Amino acid sequence: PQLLEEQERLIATLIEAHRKTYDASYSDFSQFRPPKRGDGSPECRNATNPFLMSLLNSDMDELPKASASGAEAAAGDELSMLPHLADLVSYSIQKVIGFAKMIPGFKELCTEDQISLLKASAIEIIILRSNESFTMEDNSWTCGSNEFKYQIGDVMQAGHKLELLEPLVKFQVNMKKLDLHEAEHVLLMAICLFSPDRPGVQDRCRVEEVQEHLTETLRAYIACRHPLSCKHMLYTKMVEKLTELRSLNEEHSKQYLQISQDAVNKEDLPPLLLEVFGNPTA
Ligand code: DZW
Repeated sequence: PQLLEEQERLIATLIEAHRKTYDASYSDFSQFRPPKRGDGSPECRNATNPFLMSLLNSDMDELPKASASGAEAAAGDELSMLPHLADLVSYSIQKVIGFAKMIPGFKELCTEDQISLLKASAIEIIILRSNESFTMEDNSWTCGSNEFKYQIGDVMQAGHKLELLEPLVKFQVNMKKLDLHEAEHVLLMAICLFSPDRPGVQDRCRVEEVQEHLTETLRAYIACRHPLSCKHMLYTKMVEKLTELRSLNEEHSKQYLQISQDAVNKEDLPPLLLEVFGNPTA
């Protein structure tokens, strides 16, 4: 197969849409509520028994007042990265929406279907787009300075657990190894968005039509643009990634529900996040 002029235009449109909505200088990150990382102090490492800690470390033999020492600071440190992560994800959702609106066929769907597709795929597209900042050098998402270099421990300080984070990092590593062209990267995100089997989708046929057009374009692109030596099975491997994203999505939903229930400060979660991932108190 060879790339039709129309397929060339589609790819150019998607690349432009992505460039307009992904700022690789990450200069907006300083506007998020700042990251608060555990300082690695003894109080912090022993956050589970602050009273014992303070008795062992002082000559007093009385319990400190609950508010006086480690207790609150330690408890407050539990979700210390949540405000920063919540702002990053809320910001990213806005960018994903901007990207979606520039994909041919999206605006033609009814608003309800647009919402159903975005709600179901938002976290998957965020996982995919974040591969651009991920580096196998130290398995981190590096978004500029050290302040915005994120590792597994940072996401754990936002309340997430290894059941999500371990497969998430594996996914990032395997994605990096695919070494996708920008065209393939943006097509995969668009294909992910146009999944007809998401809950609530009315006009499944329209969504499927667009998705098939996107997958046909991806197959054609790989067939004629990807170097012979490494295109073997690339399309198949990319489709497998969509399956892995479903399971990451499912695990994220579970953990998000837990976090949103645990969050003491309800302001930690911006309104857009609550609308997209759900608001347990609503
Ligand atoms: C604490 C800060 C760590 C940030 C690490 C981000 C890595 C990443 O459940 C929620 C709504 C509270 C949080 C959902 C996120 C769960 C874990 C997760 C992290 C899932 C998917 C991706 C990530 C993404 C990194 C970036 C992006 C969000 C991109 O849009 C932009 C850039 O590549 C950084």
